[in-house]
Amino acid sequence: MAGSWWLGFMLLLVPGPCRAWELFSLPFTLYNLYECGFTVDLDALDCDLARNVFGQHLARELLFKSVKEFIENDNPSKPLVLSLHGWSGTGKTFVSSLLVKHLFKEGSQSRFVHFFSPVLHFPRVQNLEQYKVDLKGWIQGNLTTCSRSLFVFEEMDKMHPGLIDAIVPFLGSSWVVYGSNYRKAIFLFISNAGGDDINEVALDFWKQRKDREDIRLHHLESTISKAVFSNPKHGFWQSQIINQHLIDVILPFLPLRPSHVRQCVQAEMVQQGLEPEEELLNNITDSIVYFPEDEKVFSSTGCKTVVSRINYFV
Ligand SMILES: Nc1ncnc2c1ncn2[C@@H]1O[C@H](COP(=O)(O)OP(=O)(O)OP(=O)(O)O)[C@@H](O)[C@H]1O
Ligand SMILES: *[C@@H]1O[C@H](CO)[C@@H](O)[C@H](O)[C@H]1NC(C)=O
Ligand SMILES: CC(=O)N[C@H]1CO[C@H](CO)[C@@H](O)[C@@H]1O
Ligand SMILES: [Mg+2]
Repeated sequence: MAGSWWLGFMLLLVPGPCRAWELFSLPFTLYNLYECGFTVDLDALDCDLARNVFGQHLARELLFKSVKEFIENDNPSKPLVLSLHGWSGTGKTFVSSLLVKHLFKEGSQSRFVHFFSPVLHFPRVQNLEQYKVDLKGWIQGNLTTCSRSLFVFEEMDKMHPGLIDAIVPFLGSSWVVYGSNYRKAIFLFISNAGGDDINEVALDFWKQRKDREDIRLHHLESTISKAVFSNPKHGFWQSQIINQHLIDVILPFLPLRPSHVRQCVQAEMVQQGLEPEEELLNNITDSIVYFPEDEKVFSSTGCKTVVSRINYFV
């Protein structure tokens, strides 16, 4: 005990906002000690988001705030349900992986983190009824094993409408799973729905020479909801998740500017042990496709093609 007190004291002396986790990741936190591998490090999460996620002030801020509030509440009234929206390559999967990394000791390898992709897990529409039974059973089983489970549903815009409603009972505040407080679970829903609308708002801001960081949730929330409501192919089409307002927070991902792509290129090169030399950095950044065609404001593929571009150039 004295040892860990001493260690904590030492770490306080290290300057900068990102101290502890860089040295070692501490296997203890103030909250929820060892709840099925759940070892939250909120400071590390905050730091990782600030350092490594580019151009997403809104998503970053909303994610951190909602997760922090949720985790610090010992008796939440319902699970945390977040819906991530945005254009391809803007960081939705990346941000989810950072969250997972700082919530569970084993990160995405944790037995308590579950990923679902419609293409992988629910490919055939004729099996819909079976999928509903399976999905409900899995979620219930997993929540019985660990109330701190985290579920990530990728590509919600490709999920058969109707399927996701099988898990509605676990998202509200009235269901009880035997022996487990299922209200401590976290659900992430990811889709490209609303991406076009987010891009339009961001482009408007750019055209009016307004600061990108002044884009707030109220500029986007209703247009994203509308895009989801009006898409009969989206997994949330006519869903009780929408009708019962079970989504706590919408996280919009903005289209990335060339400067953000440049940051991605630099980060990736450093990661690969390459020298991010100025001219090469510029050449790679310039080789990405931007839209609208004449003004070249935003990357068409976010940072998704950065790795392949680097391989091509180096
Ligand atoms: N905002 C960002 N900041 C830093 N890196 C980013 C960002 N967006 C994307 N990247 C980089 O690009 C890669 C691809 O991004 P990611 O897979 O998160 O996109 P996505 O939004 O999930 O796209 P899709 O909708 O196609 O699944 C990430 O692994 C990450 O390295
Ligand atoms: C960058 O592009 C310019 C113009 O195409 C080229 O002359 C130069 O050699 C490139 N530099 C590097 C480091 O790739
Ligand atoms: C106990 C239980 O039902 N576990 C399930 C958790 O979810 C996975 C899918 O991610 C299932 O394969 C398990 O059977
Ligand atoms: Mg993704």
